[in-house]
Amino acid sequence: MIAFITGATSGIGQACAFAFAKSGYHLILTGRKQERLEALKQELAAFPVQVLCLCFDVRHREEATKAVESLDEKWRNIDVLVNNAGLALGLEPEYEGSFDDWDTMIDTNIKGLLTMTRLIVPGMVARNRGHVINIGSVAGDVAYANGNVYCATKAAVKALSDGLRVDLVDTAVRVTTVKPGLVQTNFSVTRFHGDQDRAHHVYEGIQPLTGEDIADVVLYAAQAPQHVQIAEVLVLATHQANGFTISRNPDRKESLS
Ligand code: NDP
Ligand code: 8X3
Repeated sequence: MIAFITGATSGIGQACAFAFAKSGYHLILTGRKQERLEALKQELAAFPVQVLCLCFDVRHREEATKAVESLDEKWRNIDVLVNNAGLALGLEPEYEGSFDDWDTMIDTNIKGLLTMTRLIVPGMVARNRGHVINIGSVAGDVAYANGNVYCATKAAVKALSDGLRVDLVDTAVRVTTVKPGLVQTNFSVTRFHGDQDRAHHVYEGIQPLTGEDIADVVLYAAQAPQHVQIAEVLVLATHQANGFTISRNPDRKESLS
């Protein structure tokens, strides 16, 4: 079995790489940081699986196409595509946001995901076998204050997953959207352009999810029996009810183990 994971250099993608390796999947790991990909390959050497790294930016369609076309016969039979690469940039009112940040989010979270889907799913259809697991977000369910464009990109991920599921209904290829809530990764550091303090506040007084929590769900969906299609899963931290209702209590020791 082969899993192709985008954005494997950090957070949820990296946790997925370990989860799939533990379950015996061979891995195609992608991201923009060659050094990080190589380091990850070394870390995964503990597992009896083969790991291939492809370094490219999902926003660059030609790079992505070249990377996928470079796969030799034995790596082409991809069983699971985890469309995980994505990011939020900024947290400002829609009427004050940065054009550049908007472009980056839309180009990565929507167009990058679409590119990878377009490149990999035809092989799945031809083999009548495969699974696309898109990482959406609770942010795509209802927009939260100042989340506007990021929330819109994640609403788009849900719509694209739903559309793909319809388009594949005559095939054995499955489509899943996993929608995490607060997960402590590099996500908020990226969102706040490297401001570690501000990023830290996002997770104050609540025990957030980890990348591993989400990887467990992704793997569960991938390993469900072939007749079972986990269409969508919303995964929240226990003291989070939706994208904007979070109970923060630094003294709630029992949950802050
Ligand atoms: P991280 O910042 O830890 O990881 C993001 C990953 O995406 C990195 O590997 C990064 O690679 C990659 N990436 C970003 N832009 C590109 C690009 N243009 N081309 C290729 N790779 C890229 O954050 P998370 O692990 O939290 O985020 C993973 C996904 O989960 C995202 O889609 C995010 O929207 C989603 N999500 C996260 C939540 C959270 O609270 N953390 C909650 C809900 C959803 P690089 O190192 O090269 O930048
Ligand atoms: C990431 C979760 O709520 O920080 O998609 O936007 S949130």
